[in-house]
Amino acid sequence: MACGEDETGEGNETWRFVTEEVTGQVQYEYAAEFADRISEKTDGRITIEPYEYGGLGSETDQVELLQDGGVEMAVMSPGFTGGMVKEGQIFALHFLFPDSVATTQEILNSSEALNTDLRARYEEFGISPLAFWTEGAMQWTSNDVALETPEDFDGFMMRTQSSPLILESYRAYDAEPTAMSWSELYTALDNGTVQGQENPIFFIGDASFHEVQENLTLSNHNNYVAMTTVNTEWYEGLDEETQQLIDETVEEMQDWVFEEQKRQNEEYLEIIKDNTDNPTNVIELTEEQRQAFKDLAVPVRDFYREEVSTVDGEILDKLIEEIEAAQ
Ligand code: 6CS
Repeated sequence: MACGEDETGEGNETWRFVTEEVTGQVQYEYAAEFADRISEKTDGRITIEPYEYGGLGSETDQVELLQDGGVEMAVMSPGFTGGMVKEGQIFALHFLFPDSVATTQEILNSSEALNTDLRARYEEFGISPLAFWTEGAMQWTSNDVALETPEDFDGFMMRTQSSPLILESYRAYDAEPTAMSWSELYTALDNGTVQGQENPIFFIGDASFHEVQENLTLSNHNNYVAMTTVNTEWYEGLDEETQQLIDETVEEMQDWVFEEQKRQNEEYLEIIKDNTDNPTNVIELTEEQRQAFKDLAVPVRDFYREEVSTVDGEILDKLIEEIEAAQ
């Protein structure tokens, strides 16, 4: 653990905060802003070092790093913890959250199913999610076929994150999903190892996936949810005042990150549309077209209840009630 007294014995501390994204992208900018706020609030007594994705291994290596106390804090996508925290795969379910990203964020802020029940499941593995936040609605990009109907996914080679339920969600459309790290994705799309992928628009644009993809389908089939996490043992060992400092900053950051993802997603949609060197065919699905996908996606909730959940789908059922109440 990097915290402790410095050479001057004045109790200065350094915490390491790893993210799955790089400078300019939402997760990294979140960690940098978080670091600034903590430094300011403590008059420089606590320094947070934000880490870009890449230097500390793959996304799953980073999960282990947090668990082992190699870093104190991490922004983590549940899509990389699904082999371990089964319940966390809830975010893989398409068309579960409302179409409005703002309403989705309100649910993420207030949900007891997530902030209490799901948090407890993560804490069994030494990970405390202090907040859940959206990085925006997810969209599809593709080569060879424009993704407009479930039939377009027949045999389609889709890249996903590693959670089994994400793969299952694409098998429901008869696609052929392959899990891989995003660091390999540009090349895999370019050389045809996979034909498409899903992500929020800012990430598609910043990682330049649109340069090696013909189509962008505005499907809004899911929200990209990230978690601000801390090593449970480290956090629980902090004094109450420091815990409050972290909690209060995490809470303030919810509005900040909502605005940040919104701005980036809006800006990158224009950048992609305006790129004449690498033109992208942008398709907006109609409600009728989205419904055809939803009809196939809803039964996957039963798969979650029966095959994935260790508590008989209780968290999902509670979350569905909360979503219905919010709409
Ligand atoms: O697709 C991915 O794997 C990456 N997407 C985002 C929005 N953040 C990090 C993640 O690893």
